[in-house]
Amino acid sequence: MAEPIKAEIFGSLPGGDVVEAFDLKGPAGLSARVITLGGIVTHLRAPDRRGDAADVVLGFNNLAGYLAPHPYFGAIAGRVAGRISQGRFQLDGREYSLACNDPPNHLHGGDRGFDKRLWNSEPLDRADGAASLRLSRLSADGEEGYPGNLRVSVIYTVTAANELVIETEATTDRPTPVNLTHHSYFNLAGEGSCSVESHQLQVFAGSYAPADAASGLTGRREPVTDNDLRTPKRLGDVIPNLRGRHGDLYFIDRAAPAGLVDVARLVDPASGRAMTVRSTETCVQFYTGVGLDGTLVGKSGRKYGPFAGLCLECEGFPDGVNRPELGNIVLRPGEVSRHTTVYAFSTL
Ligand code: FUC
Repeated sequence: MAEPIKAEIFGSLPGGDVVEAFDLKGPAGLSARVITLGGIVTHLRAPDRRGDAADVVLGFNNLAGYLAPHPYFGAIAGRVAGRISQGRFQLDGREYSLACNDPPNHLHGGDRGFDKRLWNSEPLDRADGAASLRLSRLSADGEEGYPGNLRVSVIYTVTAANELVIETEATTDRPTPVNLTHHSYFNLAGEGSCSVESHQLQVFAGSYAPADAASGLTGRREPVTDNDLRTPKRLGDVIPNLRGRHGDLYFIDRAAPAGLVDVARLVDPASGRAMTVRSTETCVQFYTGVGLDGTLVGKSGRKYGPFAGLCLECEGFPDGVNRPELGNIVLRPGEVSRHTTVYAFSTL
């Protein structure tokens, strides 16, 4: 039987609440550190082809870093991850308006989304001995303008196959849009070491959701063009051709409506680290990290500039409450929303 994972104190919030940290270690070399603020993965260490581990996610060493403004490093984004156009939606005849915290749109749940909340923690005792942590919280009716008391949980597990598995679950007492994602910035060469332009990325998607200059979703679904990543491409060659060098929201190719499918594969040829992303979700937001401007200093004391890390955010169609034809994200009482996303590490 594996040792149960233990809480350490990561820091205290200004109001006095304690933020805990948990280390999830796998027997094959992958290890994750998760904190109860925002469900943030602060560290994720993965071996390279020689067996040397590096921390492959951007982040900070201390709580102060996470309490200051930062672009959702490692967090769980919600209640609705991604952008709701103009911060407005109608549901069952009622009009709702949300914070337009990424003008003119609502982004990642608003001014104080799930990434800035303290979650309850419960280490899980799994039959296979894998290190596993359940985080949960009640997002009260009216929080950030959303209707309904939403009970939400996220289970992080590090497996013997060097996978970080993220399982989400949500229930509500009133109809509400729900769209959760995990927002790590990956750099398979090790955080702070170089730009991800040297990485190769493959995304298993033949169509995407065009966005306007402010990244608002236009409500269309179109075949991929310059952003076609169905065959692996070096990011340094691709990024200049992307809208605002930002990356797009892709509709994941899937033969059946449900089940885990391959979403993306990221490779760092130099270290030999590879990451395969699988998910039950319908979409993935590839974000290049273009907005990193060198003002944030990360764990190793180095500045995070443009493309210091990239995100592969598996999620539903963020504006699905306004455009159900592209993917409905409304959860109703009596239903359970369940999703799984897997970040699987290997070497070549
Ligand atoms: C991703 C991007 C957004 C934003 C945020 C910090 O979700 O899609 O544009 O920059 O991260």
